[in-house]
Amino acid sequence: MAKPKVIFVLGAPGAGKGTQCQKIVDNFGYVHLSAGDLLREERAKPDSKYGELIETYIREGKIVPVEITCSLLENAMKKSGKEKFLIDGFPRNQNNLDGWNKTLADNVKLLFVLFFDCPKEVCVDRCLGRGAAGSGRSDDNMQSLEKRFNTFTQETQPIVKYYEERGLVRNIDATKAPEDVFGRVKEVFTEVEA
Ligand code: UP5
Ligand code: MG
Repeated sequence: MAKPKVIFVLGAPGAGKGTQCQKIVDNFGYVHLSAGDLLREERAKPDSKYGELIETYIREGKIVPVEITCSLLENAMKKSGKEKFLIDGFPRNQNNLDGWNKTLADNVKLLFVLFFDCPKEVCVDRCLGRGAAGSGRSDDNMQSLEKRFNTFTQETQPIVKYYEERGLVRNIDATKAPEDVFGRVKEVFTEVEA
C-alpha cells in the first residue's frame, strides 16, 4: 500500500496557516491536522495527563515535548482513514524534527513544506484582532505573542532552513488578502496534482 502523503505547513504565529489550510481542504481534499488544535483539544479533556503541561507551554509560547505531539498526530492520521494530510504548525523545533524523523517519517511521504511568509507586525495585529474578537485563545495577548515570536525566530526558522537546504520549501507571500494568498497556494497545489 502507498504511504500516506504529508505536507508540513509552517509560518509565524498568525501568518494564516489555519485559514489557508481550510481552503486547501475545500479545494484539494486534504485532511487538516493542526498540531496546535490537537494540543488544545487534548488540554480540554478532563482526564488528560498532559492538560496542565500543555496549557503552560502554550501560554509561554514554548514547544510541547515531541512525544505528546507525535502521538496526537499519529492517532489523528489513523482515525481519519485518509491518506493526504496537511500537518499545520509542526515540526517547530529540533526536538520536533528529531522525534518525527525517529518515529513517523519513514511511514509517510513528505511532499513539501508550505511556508507562509509574513512580517511580525502584520502577524501580531492579526492575532490581537482575533483575541479582541473573542478567540478565547490564552496566547492571543501581547505577552504571549512576544514569546511565541521569540520561539519562532530561534527555534522554528532553523527548521525551515533545514528543509530549504533539501529543496522542499514552497514559499508563499502571506501578507495579502486571504483569497490572494490562496491564489498562489493553488498554483503550488495544481503543480503537485498534475
Ligand atoms: N487572517 C488569516 N489570514 C489573513 C490574511 N491573509 N489577511 C488578514 N487576516 C488574516 O489566522 C490568524 C488570524 O488572522 C485570524 O483571525 C485570521 O482570520 C486572520 P490563522 O489562519 O489562525 O493563522 P495561523 O498561522 O494558523 O495562526 P496561529 O495563531 O494558529 O499560529 P500559531 O503557530 O501561533 O499557533 P498554533 O496553534 O500552531 O500553536 C500554538 C501553540 O501550541 C504554540 O505556540 C506552542 O506552544 C504549541 N504547539 C506545540 O507545542 N507544538 C506543536 O507542534 C504545535 C503547537
Ligand atoms: Mg493555526
